[in-house]
Amino acid sequence: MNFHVLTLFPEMIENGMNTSITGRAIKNEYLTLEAVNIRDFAFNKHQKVDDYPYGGGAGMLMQAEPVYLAWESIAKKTKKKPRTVFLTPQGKVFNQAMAKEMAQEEDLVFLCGHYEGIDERVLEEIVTDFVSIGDYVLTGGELPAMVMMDSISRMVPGVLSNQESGETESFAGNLLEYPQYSRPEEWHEKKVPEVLMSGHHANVAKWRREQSIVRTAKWRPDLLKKADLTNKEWNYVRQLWKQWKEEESGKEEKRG
Ligand code: 6GU
Repeated sequence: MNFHVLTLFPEMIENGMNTSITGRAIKNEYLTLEAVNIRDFAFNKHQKVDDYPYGGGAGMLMQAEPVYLAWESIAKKTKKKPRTVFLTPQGKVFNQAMAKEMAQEEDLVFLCGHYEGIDERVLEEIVTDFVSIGDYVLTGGELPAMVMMDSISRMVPGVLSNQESGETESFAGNLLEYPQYSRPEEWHEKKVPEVLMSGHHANVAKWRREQSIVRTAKWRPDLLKKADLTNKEWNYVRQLWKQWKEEESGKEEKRG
C-alpha cells in the first residue's frame, strides 16, 4: 500500500505515521508514505495558498490551483487515476468495512483541508471519496487522515504479526471485545474470573462470548442488529435489558 497525503503540515503526518506499528510497516516496506506539502505548489511571491470566499462569509478557503498541482505531482506517478479521499465532516462516516475495502487499493491519496475548506472546483476534479471520522469538528484533515491510514494499514497483509492479527476480527462479528486479565491473579482485592483459571477451553470461550454480548447490549445496542445471535442469545439480551431497566427505575424511586 502506498499512502500519499496532500497537506500543509507534512511533518505532522510523518511524525505520526513513522511511530509504532505503522512506523515498523513503513520500515519493513509493507507501506510507503509520501507527505506532499501543498505550499510547495503555490507559485506566487509569498507561497500563499488561501484566499477570501466569493460572496463573503467567515474565514479563508484553500485555492484550487496549488491543491491541483500537488495532486497532479502524485497522479503522474500512479498506474491509474488514484482513489482520492477528501477528509471532511460533510463526508460519509468512516467504518471498518470501508477500511477493509480501501486496503485493496495499491495507492491512496488523502487530501487534508484547512481554513474553512477548499475551492469546490478542484474537489470536483480530483476527489473520489468524501469521508468524515465522526460527528464532531476538528481543525484540519490531518488527524482524520492518520486515523484512516492506521485502520487501513492493519488490513494490509504483513503489517500485523500473526499474534497481532488475532484481534483483527473482533469488530467483524459486530460484538465488542470481552474483558481480559493478566498477572497477578489478585490486584486491589480483585480476583481474575475463576473460569479463566480453569484451563477449560470450551467454558472460557462460552464465558467470553457472553461477556461480549453483555458489553454490546450495554454500550452499543445498535451493533446487535448486525451481530448474528442465536435465539437463546437474543433471549438473554432481552432479559438483560429488562433487568437494567428495573434497576434504573429502582434508583429513580430512591431519588424520589
Ligand atoms: Cl474528516 N475533518 C474535520 N475537519 N473534522 C472532522 C472530520 C474531518 N471528521 C470528523 N470531524
